[in-house]
Amino acid sequence: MPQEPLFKPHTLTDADKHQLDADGHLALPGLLTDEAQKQLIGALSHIQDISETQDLLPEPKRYAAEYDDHLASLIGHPQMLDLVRWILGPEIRFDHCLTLNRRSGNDGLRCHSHSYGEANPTLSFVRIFFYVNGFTGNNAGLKVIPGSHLFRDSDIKAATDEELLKGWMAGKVHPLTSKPLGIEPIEVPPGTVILMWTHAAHGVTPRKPDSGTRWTVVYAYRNPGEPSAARWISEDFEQTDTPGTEGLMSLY
Ligand SMILES: O=C(O)CCC(=O)C(=O)O
Ligand SMILES: [Fe+2]
Repeated sequence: MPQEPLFKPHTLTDADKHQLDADGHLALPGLLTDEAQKQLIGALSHIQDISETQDLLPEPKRYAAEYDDHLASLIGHPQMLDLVRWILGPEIRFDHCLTLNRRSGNDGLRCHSHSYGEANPTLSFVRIFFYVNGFTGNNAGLKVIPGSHLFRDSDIKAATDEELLKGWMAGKVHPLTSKPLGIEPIEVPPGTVILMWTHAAHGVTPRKPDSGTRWTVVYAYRNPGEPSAARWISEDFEQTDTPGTEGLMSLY
């Protein structure tokens, strides 16, 4: 039986790809279907429940697809694979599926970048975030630094925005526009998918105490070629025949 649609009908253009490549991220507002949003919230609460009530290894948040058939079924969903190949080209591997639910009062996350292929620009790694119920700027909201990914630096980190501005960002300009780099808070409606290159610096603002859980999951994919520090796939899961994932689960 064909899978339910994951995304609403949409078209991705060359301009979208240029924006992803220039900024380091691209938001696709409200792309998830209403039904997909509903099912994702069920799956994400399931992972939250088991990770808070049971002592499971491997860690359910990092290996989320291994604990939830619905999350697993999206790794090789035809619309997901079309999106991933639009970003990365034909040769792709699945890297991880991690839940990023943020409950009321969550501290957020300091600015950072991630790794892969620092010395080999032909290798790319993308994170596909599903912000199922969206977020506002100051409430578990993502902050981004457009252009930061072009430095291919896997080691950007700072405890505060000020530290980042005075440290890593000081004197740096966007390599394509020559404008000074800036930290930009963003805001997105429910159902939004955000694509982000691995070296793009980003952080998350705290969740307000009177807000409910921000429901989020990230699926990561890469071109094969190097070991990946973020590859969270158990040996058993690598051998499982999840439909659509044939050829995608191995490291190389
Ligand atoms: O929670 C988020 O929105 C992003 C989290 C993140 O950047 C990460 O887990 O690396
Ligand atoms: Fe991150």
